[in-house]
Amino acid sequence: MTNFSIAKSRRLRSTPYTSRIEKQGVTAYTIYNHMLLPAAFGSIENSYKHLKEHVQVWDVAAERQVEISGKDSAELVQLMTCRDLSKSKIGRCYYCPIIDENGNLVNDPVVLKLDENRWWLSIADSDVIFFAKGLASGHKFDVKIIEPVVDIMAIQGPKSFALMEKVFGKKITELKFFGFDYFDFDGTKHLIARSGWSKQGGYEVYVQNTESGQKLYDHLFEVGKEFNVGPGCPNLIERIESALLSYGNDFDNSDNPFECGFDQYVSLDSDINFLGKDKLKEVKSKGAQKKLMGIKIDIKEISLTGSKNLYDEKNNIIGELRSSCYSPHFQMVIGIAMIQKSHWEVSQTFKIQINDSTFSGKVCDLPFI
Ligand code: THG
Repeated sequence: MTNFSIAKSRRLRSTPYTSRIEKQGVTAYTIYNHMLLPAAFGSIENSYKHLKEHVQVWDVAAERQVEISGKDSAELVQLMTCRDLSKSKIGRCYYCPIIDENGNLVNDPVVLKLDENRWWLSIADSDVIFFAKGLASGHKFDVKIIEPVVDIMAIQGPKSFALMEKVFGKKITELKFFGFDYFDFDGTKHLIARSGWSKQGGYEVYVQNTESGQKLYDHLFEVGKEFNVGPGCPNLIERIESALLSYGNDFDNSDNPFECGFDQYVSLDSDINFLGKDKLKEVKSKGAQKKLMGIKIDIKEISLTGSKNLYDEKNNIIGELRSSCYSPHFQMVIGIAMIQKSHWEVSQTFKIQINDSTFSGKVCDLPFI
């Protein structure tokens, strides 16, 4: 597959870390929330191995914040998500599907409750800010909605705990998964959460003081040598093996939360008010007709740039493959596919066409085991 360089412009926003990752050897970018998001530092398989053994620092500034503050902010945030936030606590993160009036997905941010009347939606790749502003305007809510200057740096990998302890002290190791608190670096307080888009463990620093954040970025590499720290980015292989879903790839605005396995984040029985609630009740009573599942194909490589249909013996379409990679762990190609109800049974076989050849594969549950 031929690859092409990216034409940078104001519209494809750089981050405070861009010049640093370019010195460190970034080799591919993707665009996420109209911003550069590093996609590779050389071989993705080598980065995957490094991430699973050591520690990486990631420029994930493209995970932008939509800040909603003001008297009606809690009501607006709840209106946007099917997850019950009525008992949410300050200092906690919540993974929240954002739903439209049809019950379909708009985004899947991590929501941070900063204060009773101040929230951050740490968004995936869609323009949540305009959706939020439209709702606020239509409902005449007393809120302020902005994209604040926040540029996340993630520290991921099994040695992230030791590296972060060395920089911030013992207290940071006591942070619980999806909790956040404020930690001092060189006289500046940084909001740090125990979270991140890998299952290897780690932290995310929500950098608001750019200068201090850039110093911290450099410092992590200076003091992280003993942990074999390296630059990195969300890793295609690691995230598929871990079944971390990607909005726009694995699901989008044509899918509802039940079809994506988000059942545990859908609250239909409490008296909270959110968009699409009645639609989701209807979907739940009828039952979903398709859902995201894993697939395995016993081949050594695949390169997806769009979705690919999956067929049964009679050439009926039974689903579509949406993300895929060669998995060193399973030693075959794995992927995430939207599968029709008729073929939900685990070990169902399907056919797929790759480069003019037909291969067969099997459906499996998510997460992969
Ligand atoms: N961190 C932050 N913002 C983000 C992402 C992130 N915005 C974009 C994108 N990633 C949003 N999508 C996800 C998907 C999964 C998770 C986080 C963000 C995730 N899920 C955990 C899991 O599946 O194990 C746990 C979720 C839970 O149950 O609480 O971490 O990565 N800041």
